[in-house]
Amino acid sequence: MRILILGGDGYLGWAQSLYLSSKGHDVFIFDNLMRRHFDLEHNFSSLLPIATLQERVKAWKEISGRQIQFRIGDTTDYEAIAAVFREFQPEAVVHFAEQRSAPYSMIDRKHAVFTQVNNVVGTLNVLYAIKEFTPACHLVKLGTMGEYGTPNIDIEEGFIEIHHKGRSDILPYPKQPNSFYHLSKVHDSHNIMFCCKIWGIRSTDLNQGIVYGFETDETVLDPRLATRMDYDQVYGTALNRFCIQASVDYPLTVYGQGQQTRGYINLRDAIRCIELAIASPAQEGEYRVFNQMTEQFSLIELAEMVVKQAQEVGLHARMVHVANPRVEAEEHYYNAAHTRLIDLGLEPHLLSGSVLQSLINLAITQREHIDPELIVPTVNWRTTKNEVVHTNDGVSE
Ligand code: NAD
Ligand code: USQ
Repeated sequence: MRILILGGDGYLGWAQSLYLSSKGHDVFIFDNLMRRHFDLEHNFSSLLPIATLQERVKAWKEISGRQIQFRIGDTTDYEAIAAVFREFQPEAVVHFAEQRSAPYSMIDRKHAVFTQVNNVVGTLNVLYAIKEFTPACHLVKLGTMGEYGTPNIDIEEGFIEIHHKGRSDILPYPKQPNSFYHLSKVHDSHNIMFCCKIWGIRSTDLNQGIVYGFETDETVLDPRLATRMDYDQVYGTALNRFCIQASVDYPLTVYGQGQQTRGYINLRDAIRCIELAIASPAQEGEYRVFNQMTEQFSLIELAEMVVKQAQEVGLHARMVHVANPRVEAEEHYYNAAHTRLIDLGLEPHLLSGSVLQSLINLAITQREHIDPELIVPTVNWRTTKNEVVHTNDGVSE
């Protein structure tokens, strides 16, 4: 199939592009490189060195004989994104191209506005481009489990049956997100559902949990094919950060009480889920939602698992409770349904001691490059003056 990958230079998008290309699909990447610009402006970097997009694509051609096309462009620029739909005529589009960090979106007003404009306008442009140039194209959109928040009832996959005053209906599951970033995904979901209804677009909204892991069958073929490895306070996510912290005996940073429970998924499963969604597309006019996670853990459970595995390889890992920089429930009920991808054939790689050890061992190979200052959380949900960004990083007023 002709598959357009928006955000194909990012952590997930690059691994996804390689995987789909390896399966014989015709892959086209569209990315504005904003993630790399953020690193350059703030002196952050992926712990595993990553090649430029041009070098990556060239290396993949050398190694696999397969061509991945790419174009540098921004989804908020309608002419740029429309041109790709018009020329490439994708049969499926996988949309990763958003500002995806909750802390980034909570730095200050500028970063909140940037996050929501980038994500909501970009997605709206994609919807219009599909309508205008490829109405049969299946939109596979990355949402987030964080759209639901932490309600005191089971989380369903997108919709819930409500009985009210003698009547009943199946309605979108209530959304209670915890950051301006997570809110941007809620706004996207509403726009996508509406466009499916009015224009007959077909779409799968993947409410994905926190992804962990850095290696796939393709990324390990050559160092130039590596994908991002983020551990900083803005883009690093919980389990990835814990493994990298353990590799340098840095105390694992559990925010607050640590009973915050979230859905998690291995990188290998994340890319397989998208292949499954593409292989069984939504029907014309259908807006469907899958919860893309395979397990749920509290932060303390994760930290304890990482500490145990790190100690087995001779490290002195331990956890600390850091004052929570976020405003979020620290003790809550959590039980999220996640059967629809299993029904399509997903065979999950569950979190095990050996998976954790391989993550820690990979981090050990890079540990002399870890900058402990980047680990410390300085973005605080309660203040409007955060420290991480004090330069002009291209976010316009
Ligand atoms: P990432 O930041 O590594 O990659 C996103 C890519 O999109 C980057 O290469 C960036 O340059 C590009 N991009 C951003 N805005 C763009 C725009 N306007 N036009 C063109 N390109 C743009 O993030 P990731 O971790 O790979 O996440 C990909 C998607 O998956 C995001 O939508 C994110 O919200 C979602 N997601 C990620 C996780 C996770 O744990 N990483 C979990 C759930 C959902
Ligand atoms: N946390 C810690 N210590 C850390 C980092 C985080 O205790 O060092 C806590 C946070 O307070 C939070 C939980 O871990 O309770 C998850 O935080 P995270 O940074 O791992 O994940 P989050 O901010 O939710 O965002 C990430 C991705 C985002 C994606 C989301 C999926 O950056 O793109 O949408 O995971 S989900 O969490 O299911 O919404």
